[in-house]
Amino acid sequence: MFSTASTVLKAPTSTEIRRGADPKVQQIVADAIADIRARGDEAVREYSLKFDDYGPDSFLLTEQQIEEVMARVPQQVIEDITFVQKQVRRMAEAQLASLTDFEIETLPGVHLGQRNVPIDAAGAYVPGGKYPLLASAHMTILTAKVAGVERVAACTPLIQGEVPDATVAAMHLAGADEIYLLGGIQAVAAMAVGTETIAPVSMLAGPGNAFVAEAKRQLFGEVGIDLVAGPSEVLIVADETADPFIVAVDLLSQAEHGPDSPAVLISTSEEVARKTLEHIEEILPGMPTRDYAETAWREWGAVHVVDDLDSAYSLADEYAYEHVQVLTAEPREALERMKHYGALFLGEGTCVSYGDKTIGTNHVLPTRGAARYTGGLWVGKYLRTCTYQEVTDRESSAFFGELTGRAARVERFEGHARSGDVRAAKYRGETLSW
Ligand code: HSO
Ligand code: ZN
Repeated sequence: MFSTASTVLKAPTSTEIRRGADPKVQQIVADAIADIRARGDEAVREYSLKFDDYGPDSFLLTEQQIEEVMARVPQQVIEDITFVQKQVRRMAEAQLASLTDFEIETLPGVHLGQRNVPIDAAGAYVPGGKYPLLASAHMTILTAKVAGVERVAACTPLIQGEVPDATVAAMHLAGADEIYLLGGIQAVAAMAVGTETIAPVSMLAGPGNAFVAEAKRQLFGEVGIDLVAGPSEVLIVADETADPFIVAVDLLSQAEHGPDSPAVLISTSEEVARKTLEHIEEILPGMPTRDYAETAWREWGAVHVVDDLDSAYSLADEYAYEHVQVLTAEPREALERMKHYGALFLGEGTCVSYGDKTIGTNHVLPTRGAARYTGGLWVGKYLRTCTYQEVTDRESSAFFGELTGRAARVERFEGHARSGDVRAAKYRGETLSW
């Protein structure tokens, strides 16, 4: 399967090939989207009642309800959310500053330009389920707001019948314009196609379970999407300087996401690899999230020993994982030597959990090999790079008129050619006869 040679100390037990969506999931999602498209709020309410036992007149939280939630959330949680959102904002603002609008003059009076224009309305999905992923509020809502998106609608489900207070607080502090207590396919579909009470958005972002991911995939085209995110993945590149206990803890940290979240170690040191395997066995029994972490590790975990760091980086590039941690003597060299990853975590001082929760880089990242063709969610995904042109010099316009006439006729576009002909004739003072 891999072209880079390695000794495999632990192979995944699962041989399932994970590409695309489960056909059953596809059908359920397609039916639900069609139903919500046809029946709007009534269908949304039925799905919400069926899956979340929640069917209010309106899913939108009022200002007063939001105030009540804010009052219930402990002060320390509010302060932490505020601090983290500041970090996410700084990163997104720096990304925004890196995008420059420009205009060039290619010939006298021929102006070509580009502008980055925010989309008008975005929908953010903040998952509930086993884990209330409130950090996703920072990543989706706040990033959209920094991009200049005027209207951000955001959905999150009730958790066991309860309003997820901290999540709602994070959504509110991130700047959500509308917060709906709505989850699953019904949330994503309602935001994308619109209902009587939820205006449609132009783009959807945020993680979610297999149904949410498939709904986004099916709605793509009608609306934009950030990514189709699959189970969270972690890969660690470690040399002989790595601390095997930290390697073990960090591998299991992402394995706890779900039973299908893979964790991979590639080490140049057999000793580090073997000790990591031992630590994993020591840690697993006491992990409160053992149900997921252990299944994920047994079924999807892998440990490779390679001859040198060149092989480690090539094998890591073949995996093209969402998160890559580099625990080596010179971690920064990975910036030059690695190509395929969603986010890099350089050295022992940081870890994937920092990226997931607090440090400021976006945690919505490519999975399942998508890192070969895309990076993660960032401010630029909420902007449209639009071009424009103007020709203010008659001679230049006449020149392009003649050129366009010839170019279009090679392709047999007579109508296109004439748009060029009329300008060439007009600006050269000639009369055009057809
Ligand atoms: N690892 C997930 C994000 C996350 N994990 C947030 C926990 N909280 C996907 O990057
Ligand atoms: Zn995570």
